[in-house]
Amino acid sequence: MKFLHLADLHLGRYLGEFSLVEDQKYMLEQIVRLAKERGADAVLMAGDIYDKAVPSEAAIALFDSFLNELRIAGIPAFVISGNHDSDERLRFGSGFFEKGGIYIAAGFNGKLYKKTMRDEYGEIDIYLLPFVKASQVRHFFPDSHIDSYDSAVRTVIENAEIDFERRSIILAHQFVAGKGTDPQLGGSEGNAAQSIGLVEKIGWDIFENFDYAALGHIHSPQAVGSGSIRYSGSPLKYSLSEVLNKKTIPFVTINEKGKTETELVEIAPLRDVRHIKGKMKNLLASENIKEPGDFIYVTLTDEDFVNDAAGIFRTVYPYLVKLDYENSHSEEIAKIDAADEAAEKTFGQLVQEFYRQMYGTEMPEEERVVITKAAVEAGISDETD
Ligand SMILES: [Mn+2]
Repeated sequence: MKFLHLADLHLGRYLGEFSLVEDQKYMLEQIVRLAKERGADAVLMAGDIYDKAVPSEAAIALFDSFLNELRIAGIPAFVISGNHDSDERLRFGSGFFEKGGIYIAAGFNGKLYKKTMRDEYGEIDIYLLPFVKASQVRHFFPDSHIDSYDSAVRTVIENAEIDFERRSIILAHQFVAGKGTDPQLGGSEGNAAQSIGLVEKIGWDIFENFDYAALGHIHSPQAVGSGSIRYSGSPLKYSLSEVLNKKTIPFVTINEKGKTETELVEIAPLRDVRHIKGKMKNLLASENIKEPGDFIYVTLTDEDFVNDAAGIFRTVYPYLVKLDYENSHSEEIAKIDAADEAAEKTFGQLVQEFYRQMYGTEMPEEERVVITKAAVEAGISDETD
């Protein structure tokens, strides 16, 4: 059995103000080609199919055509919901999609979904575990003590009566931690992953007995605990912190029981995401301009702030996502723990401090009056002085 493992497609996502639909289309076309060329027996998708619970029309159309391409090629698709997906919307039509070889599990219904496939080595069981929280599992197992994601997932798997003598694969979308180590976040996972507490973490050993665990949720590609328990990572870079990620698609082969081989296949983005840093003059010198069609994050190290620097960069790099500074002023700002300090101060004090750090001088009275008035009108301050 040979399959591609995808996760965290986040169809419909934006990078800054730019829609990634064209980039995602380009990526999915490569995946269909790859699946055909390699003779994949299935494509697994481990959650966060869409970026939003209410996906855009463009995102739905993209996923529809992707599934259809796989169906035409006769390649079954296995799909679970992630924390970004709406269970109800993702499972629309899933009952009759099965006839076309599209298997979707979105929302836990009390039983781990299982589909058995065959190849020349015999049968292989594919289990689909959609994203679950303890609260969604608890009432199905009143006799079990479920107080965490770990106990929830453990209970579901223990009650699924899995025969591990047989070859088995599981798809899951959870925060799976290695032995004493947490997976490396990509950065674009969203609040659910970034504010991870103990209660959300589940031990990788839960998946130890499967021949392969196709995980989703973490956007940096990595194996957890063992080479066969793996996050594919998002297929595209979805944040600045992922600029150095090498995005790959695991191509997995399971022949005899216990023999899993994983090859990481690189896919090329339509537009790369890059971070460039330096003085404006250098960055915009013609010999330093490369791939102006990429998504660019710029960090300027100039000491003086350049008027409309973003506008100037956009004439060269139309897909400028963000521009910031790293100089002595910004270092001063970074030293202040904003959250702690801000809580103690009034809006007026914060603005004046910001002005002082930016310009190295006190804010003129008339500017202070204007900004205070604007803040009151915007409803973010009730200072009326
Ligand atoms: Mn995700």
